[in-house]
Amino acid sequence: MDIVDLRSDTVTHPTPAMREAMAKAEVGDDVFGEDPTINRLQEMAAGRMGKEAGLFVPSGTMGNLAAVLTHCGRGDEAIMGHLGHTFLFEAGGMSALGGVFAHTIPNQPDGSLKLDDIGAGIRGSDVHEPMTRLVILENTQNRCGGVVLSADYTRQAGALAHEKGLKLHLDGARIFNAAVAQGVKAGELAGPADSVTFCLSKGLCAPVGSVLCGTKEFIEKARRIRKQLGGGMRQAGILAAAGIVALEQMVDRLAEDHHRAGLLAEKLSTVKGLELTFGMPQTNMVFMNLAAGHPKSAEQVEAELARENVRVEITGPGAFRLVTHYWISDEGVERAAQAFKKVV
Ligand code: TLP
Repeated sequence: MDIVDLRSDTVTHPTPAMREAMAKAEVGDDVFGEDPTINRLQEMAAGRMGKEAGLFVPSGTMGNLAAVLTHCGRGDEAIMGHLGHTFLFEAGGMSALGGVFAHTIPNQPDGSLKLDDIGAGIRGSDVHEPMTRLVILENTQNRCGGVVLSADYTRQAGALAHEKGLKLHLDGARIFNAAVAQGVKAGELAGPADSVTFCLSKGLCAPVGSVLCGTKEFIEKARRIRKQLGGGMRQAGILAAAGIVALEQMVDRLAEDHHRAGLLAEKLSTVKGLELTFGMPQTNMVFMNLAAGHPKSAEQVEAELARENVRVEITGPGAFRLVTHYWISDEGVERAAQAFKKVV
């Protein structure tokens, strides 16, 4: 029996159309800028984000890191949410590799950072302080529940950053989920940011890759940083080909994943002993927790669900994340709900 794998949308496999495009991809040496398929993907990506240029990178983590290292120097500081992926899950790369100081301020339940908190967090006027150079936002905001930031909020944050002489980077790993959920173009959400990273290998199903976008000048600098990080790939057009299919075929259908996340949340909210941590999902993530005093631990529940061929991610004590994606059908949603009912 197939496994219903809800741990993340990173588990998605490439679609048949992607495998075909990969097999036929024209390639070249991308360190020389000669891979036509990568060049095409980068142009398409920049177009979607409303930016001048794009840079294909192996992962979202490298895209964010290259952005931070391009915007900041050693001893500089970047402001980000305490639940931001760049703070929680990127292995401290910005500080390990770039000497960049991570200054966290609270993420609000809607995923935003309060503009007043950003303003109050900016430092550098005094010799004792590091220089704040960058603000990082995340859309969708993963650990706040896969919630969306609006174009209007992002514009306000961008205006504040620019007024204070800072740059704004958007971790838009799931920016297309945010765009589809709000019925806007991804470019509107990315517009106010100086740089944006988005992922091809999450809900869009490509096997590998993200694209970092910004001005031509920014991307030229980021290209050198990518080389320093060992991310200069050669005939990677074979991967970019899947990314092109992702952009052409997989964006609009994200609405189906959002719909299924809603169905899953509805079904799970009726299971005794389970609670929706952040209410109904806005995009493709459902966060659930065991009710207080539940006799089982998250680890027990996870193991018992796995025996029912349902995989979920533990996000904390008694807490889980379930992510819908292309390979989760209505039947998968039903099977997950039944498994939770049985186990919890
Ligand atoms: N997120 C993964 C895990 O690392 C937590 C997941 O399963 O959600 N930004 C955001 C907002 C992300 O959620 C992720 C991956 C990344 C960046 C990093 O992307 P990759 O995995 O390509 O390095």
